[in-house]
Amino acid sequence: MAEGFTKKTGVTSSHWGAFEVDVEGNRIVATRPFSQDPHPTTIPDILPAAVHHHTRVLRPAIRRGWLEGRDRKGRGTDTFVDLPWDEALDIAATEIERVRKTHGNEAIFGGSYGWSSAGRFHHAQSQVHRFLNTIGGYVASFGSYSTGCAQAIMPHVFGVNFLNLVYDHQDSWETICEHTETLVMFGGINPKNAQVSMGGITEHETAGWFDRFVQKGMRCINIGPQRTDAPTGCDWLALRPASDTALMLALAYVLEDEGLTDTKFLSRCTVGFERFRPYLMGQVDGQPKTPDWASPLCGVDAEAIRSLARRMARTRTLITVAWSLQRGQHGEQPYWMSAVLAAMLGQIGLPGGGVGYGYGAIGGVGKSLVGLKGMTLSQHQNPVRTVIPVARIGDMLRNPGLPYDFNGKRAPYPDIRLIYWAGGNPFHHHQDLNSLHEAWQKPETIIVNEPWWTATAKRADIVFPATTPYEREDIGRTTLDDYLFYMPQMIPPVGEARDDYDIFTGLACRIGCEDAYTEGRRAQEWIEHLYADYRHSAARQGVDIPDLETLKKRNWVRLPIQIEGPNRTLFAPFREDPDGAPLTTPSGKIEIFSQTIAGFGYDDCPGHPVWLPPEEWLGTASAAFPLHLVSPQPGDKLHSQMESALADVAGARPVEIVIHPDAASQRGIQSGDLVRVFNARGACRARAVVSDDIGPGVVSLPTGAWFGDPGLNIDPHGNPNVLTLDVGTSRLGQGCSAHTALVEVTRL
Ligand SMILES: Nc1nc2c(c(=O)[nH]1)N[C@H]1C(S)=C(S)[C@@H](COP(=O)(O)OP(=O)(O)OC[C@H]3O[C@@H](n4cnc5c(=O)[nH]c(N)nc54)[C@H](O)[C@@H]3O)O[C@H]1N2
Ligand SMILES: Nc1nc2c(c(=O)[nH]1)N[C@H]1C(S)=C(S)[C@@H](COP(=O)(O)OP(=O)(O)OC[C@H]3O[C@@H](n4cnc5c(=O)[nH]c(N)nc54)[C@H](O)[C@@H]3O)O[C@H]1N2
Ligand SMILES: [Mo]
Repeated sequence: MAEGFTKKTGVTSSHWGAFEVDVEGNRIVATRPFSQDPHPTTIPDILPAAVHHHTRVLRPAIRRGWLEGRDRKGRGTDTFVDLPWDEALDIAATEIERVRKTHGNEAIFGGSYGWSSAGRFHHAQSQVHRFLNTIGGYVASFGSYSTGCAQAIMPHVFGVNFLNLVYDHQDSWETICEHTETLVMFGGINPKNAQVSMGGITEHETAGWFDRFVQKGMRCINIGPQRTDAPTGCDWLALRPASDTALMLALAYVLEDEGLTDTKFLSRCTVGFERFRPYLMGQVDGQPKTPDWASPLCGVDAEAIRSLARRMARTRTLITVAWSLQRGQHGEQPYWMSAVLAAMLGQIGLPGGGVGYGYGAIGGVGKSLVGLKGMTLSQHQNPVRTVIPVARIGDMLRNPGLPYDFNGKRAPYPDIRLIYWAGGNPFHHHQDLNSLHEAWQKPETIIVNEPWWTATAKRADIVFPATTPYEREDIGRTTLDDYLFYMPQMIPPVGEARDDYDIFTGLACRIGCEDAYTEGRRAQEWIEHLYADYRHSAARQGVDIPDLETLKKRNWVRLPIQIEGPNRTLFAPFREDPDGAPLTTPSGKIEIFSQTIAGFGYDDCPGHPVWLPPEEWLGTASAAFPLHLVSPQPGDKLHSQMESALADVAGARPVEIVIHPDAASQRGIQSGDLVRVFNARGACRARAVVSDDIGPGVVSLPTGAWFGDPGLNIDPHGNPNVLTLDVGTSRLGQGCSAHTALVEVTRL
């Protein structure tokens, strides 16, 4: 055995769960499931290959054209020059200062959306935001790609912050298991997505709950384009994508038509039904929203709609809505309409009844734990007030100075000269990537911290190599999980990679604000400091956690914060006493009609829910682009993380696209064939999987492929965002419309 050869094993935490890591010398050689996880995922299997993959960024790199002549056009095609750290940091710091002094901090975009990695201190977004705030601020982004639209619309309806509703208030799995008789799942509940949860998910339990539901005889109905969106044992009503609002309206119509509406609940707990009812019954537009009206729109049989409505009224019914439904144009409508339908059923506030959002979207939803105050690095205050809705980055870059609407406000887009991104991959996650690529050529400078040469890193001017969590120590903890981890450093940094913290310290020192950024602490001292704070605040909440030295020795502890038995029923106190415990909507009640929204005067989001088809869906399918593309999250990884190593696995790439047997045979496509998926915005390659688990006319291509180099007329890996539509959900929510796209598929 070579001298200095070491072999060690430790447990670490990640967005996709905890796992054991085996190290030999400087290399991660294997991972194994964590002992306490009943349903571990296979995502970590790729880690040894990914961490040491040849696509790691090894040294600071500056794009040649930018270095030599501040050229902007070569982003994505140019070569890079490796530089020593000191030199690269000098150049970046000088450039940041130049932009600040010439154009002000309003010219710096630092939204830096993405999940980056788990670990409380080395969280890339916290670090980049803290750094930019230290130097005078940056243009930030609001909301998320996950739930941006819901975060805008739902406070108008229920008066609560949408994420608080989802994470802290809606019925827990225990409550559902005990009380729900009918689970109506728009967009399904997919344990594949529950593999991940931001900040960590130690015991994967979503699949286990469904085993119990099925055993108990709960009727679980998945309504959406794919059977596979819910576990086996669930029924499937195949629905055309984007037509949920039409179906919900028809269900509401049946309730009203057959005297099944809970009028007492409506008058006690809601406002505005009298404004909505004439629309529902057809007095406004001459079109009653009957099952016969909805059936051709949504593809669900009219009789099936009637019998579902009756069953929902007769049994304790929980309507669940996947986040995907609001990741499409007019995504506000199915969200609002689901609340109206639940209100008409009158079960909101009863255990296991009413409505809930995003069960299964991430593993933490539905867990009920005592909320412990988090362990967070302060990001300082941002002196710049300009904020854009997160998914409007393309519009912002294309249209500086142009006013846009957002949730009742109107403001001009800022004029961005410098972008700093750390911990996200916009050339994976944003829509219409060819168009983003064009817009991306406008800023003067783009700086990216990344462990891997992603499509975004390749399109930057300055790339700093960042460590992965296995190359630094940290604390793993999130309020949606009941474990606490010491995440040991497993291996030395790969190449010359540095922690984001050290990269920003290097920049702050050159800009003359090192003390404000570091407060005199090294990373290890920050971890000790934040942990001590966290431990005190936990003690104040009555939860004992070990001191840091003990945690280091033990590696992990399970915290005694579980709440046993059925608990947590959304809006129970409000239902009990609507006047004594009002909601924080203007009326204090659930708003079926919102005067506030009506006052905005938006035709793409009027004062009550309406059927508004998107620009692209099967209702507007043409001969050229006849198929609706949905692009869900990938089952084998988190977003595009570690994709380069996965793509090396023989036969696994390009990404698989699911296509219905009828559509496949019309095109002479068989499972395993390489296909071209395209529309007017772009094209990508994919590998066909022919299956009747998908609706006719629908194709499903998951996200996660790395986007190819510019200039290719076809993305070789299968990134669906070369095809998706880059428009806001509406002027109200301005969320992303990723699930809105028509395409054609042909054999390659
Ligand atoms: N078509 C379509 N598009 C979508 C969606 C969809 O449903 N359909 N979903 C959207 C949603 S909900 C989301 S959340 C986004 C996903 O958004 P993405 O930005 O694609 O995914 P992330 O996982 O956030 O990317 C994290 C990046 O940070 C890097 N990283 C990891 N650790 C570190 C670190 O310590 N430091 C630094 N500097 N970098 C690090 C990783 O290598 C990776 O490149 O995609 C969105 N796009
Ligand atoms: N393994 C894994 N899990 C993940 C992630 C990951 O990258 N990998 N990402 C995480 C993130 S960031 C997020 S935000 C969540 C997202 O969680 P979700 O939004 O729930 O996930 P999606 O996978 O986008 O969509 C779920 C399903 O919705 C269906 N669907 C699409 N459009 C429609 C529609 O118009 N109507 C109906 N009824 N159904 C529709 C599609 O068939 C799709 O499979 O997932 C998280 N979970
Ligand atoms: Mo997300």
